[in-house]
Amino acid sequence: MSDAPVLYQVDGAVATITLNRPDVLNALNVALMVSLREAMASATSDEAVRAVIVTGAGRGFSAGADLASTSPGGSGGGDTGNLLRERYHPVILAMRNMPKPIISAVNGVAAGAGMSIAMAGDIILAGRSATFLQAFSKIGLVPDAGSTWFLPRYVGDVRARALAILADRISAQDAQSFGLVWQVHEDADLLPRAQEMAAKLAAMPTRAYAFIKQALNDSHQRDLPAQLELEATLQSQAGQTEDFREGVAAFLQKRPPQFKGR
Ligand code: T3D
Repeated sequence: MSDAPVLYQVDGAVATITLNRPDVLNALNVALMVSLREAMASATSDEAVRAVIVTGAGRGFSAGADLASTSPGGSGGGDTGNLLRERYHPVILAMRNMPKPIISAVNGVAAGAGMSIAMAGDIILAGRSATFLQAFSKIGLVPDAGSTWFLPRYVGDVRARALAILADRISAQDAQSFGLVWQVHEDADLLPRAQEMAAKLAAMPTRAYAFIKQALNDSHQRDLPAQLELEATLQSQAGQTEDFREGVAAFLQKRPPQFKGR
């Protein structure tokens, strides 16, 4: 296998992005974050790609920031806030804004910013032995890379606070019962099931997915009239797509639709 920190592979209309530093549970160093940003840009711009999987090589999804290459206290000129702005925020925003669905296939531990990356996906699947850990407070940091935004929305305020403050490592099963994970699969089945789901999504009306993501991304920040207006605006765009015409025609003709993502 390549020793690139991120593997980017396109198979049909599905791109698979694999965090690839298995010896350190795919800890996030600068090289990995730069490559991850490039992989997200490729998946976004390639019109042939209509669904994306993000997963980890080896036994982990990601152990979060590479602690062997951080510079606590800003020694060595490193400012943690700036590092987040430069390296992490573009990745998280690229995932949320990507106009196609992203499946996070969490194959092992997802800790710290690794958990944030998992949560930035649209559908979160986990292997039976996967675990989730808001590791930040254990080393004196604040949950970052979107964790304080995703967590209360996914699991509610009570659990978000407990997870962030206690930094307990929770199982895939608990994560699912908290609403953090959509499905849990046997470890060996995780990637095949993610691929199956991605292939299905890639044959669906991709632009509708882009509009759905846009409608949901900030819905908590809008009041009902504003959200209704956004839905109407997006629906007028969706209503002009080839895929909408095809979806209605296929329904009326009682045949499976052939969506093109246009
Ligand atoms: O400066 C910035 O970048 C700012 C951004 C911060 C965002 C953050 O993500 S902060 C949170 C950083 N992550 C952590 O604090 C988690 C640290 N890791 C752990 O607590 C544990 O490793 C795990 C709970 C994730 C997994 O435990 P376990 O027992 O399954 O594995 P292990 O034996 O601890 O780790 C396996 C190897 O990976 C080990 O190396 P070795 O001994 O075999 O040579 C370990 O040192 C290495 N490793 C694990 N996590 C990291 C790591 N190396 C570098 N950075 C890590 N985060």
